[in-house]
Amino acid sequence: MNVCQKIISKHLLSGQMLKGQEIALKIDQSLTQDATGTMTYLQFEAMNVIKVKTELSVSYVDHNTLSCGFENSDDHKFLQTCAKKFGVIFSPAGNGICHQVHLERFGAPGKTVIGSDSHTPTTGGLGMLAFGAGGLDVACAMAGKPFYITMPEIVKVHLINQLTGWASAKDIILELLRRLTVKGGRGKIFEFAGKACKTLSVTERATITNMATELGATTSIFASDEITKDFLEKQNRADAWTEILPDENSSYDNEIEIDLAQLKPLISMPHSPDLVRTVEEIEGIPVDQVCIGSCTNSSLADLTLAAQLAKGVKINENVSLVISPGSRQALSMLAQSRSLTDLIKCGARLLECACGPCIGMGQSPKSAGISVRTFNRSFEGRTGTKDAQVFLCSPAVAMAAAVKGEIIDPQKVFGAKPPEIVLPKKFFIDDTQFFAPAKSGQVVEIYRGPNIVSLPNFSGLGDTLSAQVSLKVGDNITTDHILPAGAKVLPYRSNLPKISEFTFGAVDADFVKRCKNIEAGIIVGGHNYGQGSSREHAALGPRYLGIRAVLVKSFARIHQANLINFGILPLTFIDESDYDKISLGSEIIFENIKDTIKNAKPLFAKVDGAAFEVRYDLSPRQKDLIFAGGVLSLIRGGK
Ligand code: MIC
Ligand code: SF4
Repeated sequence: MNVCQKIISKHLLSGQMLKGQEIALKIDQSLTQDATGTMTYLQFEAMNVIKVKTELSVSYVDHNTLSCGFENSDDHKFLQTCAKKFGVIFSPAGNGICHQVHLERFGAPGKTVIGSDSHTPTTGGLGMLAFGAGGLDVACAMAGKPFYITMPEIVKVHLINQLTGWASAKDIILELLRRLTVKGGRGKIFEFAGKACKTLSVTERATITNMATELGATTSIFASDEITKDFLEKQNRADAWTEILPDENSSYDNEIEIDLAQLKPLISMPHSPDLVRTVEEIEGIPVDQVCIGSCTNSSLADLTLAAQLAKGVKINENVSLVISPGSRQALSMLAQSRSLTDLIKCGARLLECACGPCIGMGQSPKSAGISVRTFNRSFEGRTGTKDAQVFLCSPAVAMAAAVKGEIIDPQKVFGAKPPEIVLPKKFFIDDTQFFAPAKSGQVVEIYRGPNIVSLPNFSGLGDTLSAQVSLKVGDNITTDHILPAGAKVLPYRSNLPKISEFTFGAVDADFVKRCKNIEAGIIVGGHNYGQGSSREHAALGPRYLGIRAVLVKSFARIHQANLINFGILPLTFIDESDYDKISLGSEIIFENIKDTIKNAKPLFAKVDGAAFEVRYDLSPRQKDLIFAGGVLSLIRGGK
């Protein structure tokens, strides 16, 4: 067996490890972050389970850490009291980004983890089988229920030779994105293998598994080997280690090879992570802002490299350089080694250990500004500045841009040879800022400020669905298009009536108004609809406004699951040319829809005099959800 099969087989509760079959997995750990966590715990609460049934669950606060009003602070207190009550460890604001902290302090090889954030596969760098999911799926896992996925295709990414010069782990994942695009990983798990893995540290591996999310992959993973062991020993967690290597004769559904020796520093262009060029190709573009951090590149090693490059230089007068360390551990050690002084002296601005600019929580660039970031996403408008342009790259390329004020190959700024990064033998371990749950949760009262609004009941599917086309969009619509993030919107993550007002705001300013005048709506789209974040709000917002179905050429996995969870019917075109038969404002009629889906009969869409068949891929469990109007209606109905 390969590494994935070994872990899946140990956690398989039902189904078979055959590509395309629905399988149910036992989940050992869960993580939530604040921006999706409030919904997760509201749903967990509705399940009436006294205490989480996972081996370990952690609730992180890392996204909405700017409190410009009471809203985010209300949410944080709500989360802290929920954690205390339900048996969850609480990691408050300031401890760091959930994925980086989970890697350091909680992840363990061979275990399964599900998180209400799409970058949960970061701990795949430790040999964990890690999935991003909607909050509801995470709540179900916390309640002891299995996690359902369609058994993916397992692709071996065979890494050969070694990185040379200024090429880095970030360039490995950028190369994969260049080759496969943002939809190339749908329905796939990438298992990284080959001798070259021995040349990559756990945090380098985690950079790769983190950003493999941008391929649309179900997850990605490295084996657990001596390097994993060394990482865990430094974290004082040697007992969490177990070796998990692929068997010699293990087979894969597919294989890709990357020769690390051929890689050069790469950079992805606005506004999609797969628009990858070599840095050399686009040298000379002037830069306004450089951000180093995010769950992709904020480890101690990444920040130490940035600090080494900062020694004795000053950043360009036209650039604002900001650093957001991934964890309190990384920040403390940077301070101990005096690397922090080097960064501050060169002109860097220090932000707290959190997602920060990555999610538009501050640091929005100037109008039409150019921002070079070590992050994983560059979707239009995500920074909070609609016409800003984001380029994604490694910390070395980012530092070169900060010093020169333009995109430039690091060797032209810092010489042919990158500095050698030597990390301390012992890491700084201090778990006092993780708060343990109460012994008896029943006595803990959950705090609810006025920003915590409970979810409404949604009605189920009727016999016939007649829905107006409320929006027609193209390929690769992201969840940032559907329900944006940013400092103005994020504070309403636990207030659906309020946040729904922002739905598709940047795509079509009339969308919300249009929805308010119709009974039922349908959205029509192209390929990879819903890529990006796991935010359930991208399903809840449209559902609240009356959207009952989404008809597209293909979906991104997490978003499709979220739609079903909230009773929105996901449909796909069988013949993609039918997309052209539909216009904004048309009425699409699905007759006898309930009976048709129940009895697995062909479903036809009637629109403007045409009729064509559409596909619905729903398991019996998912059909029940759609008929009931989503999982909350099922729970509240006592089923
Ligand atoms: C993101 O990177 O888009 C986020 C913000 O971390 C999201 C979760 C969210 O929308 O809260 C994600 O990746 O799932
Ligand atoms: Fe946070 Fe950005 Fe990572 Fe999402 S991608 S978890 S916003 S740092």
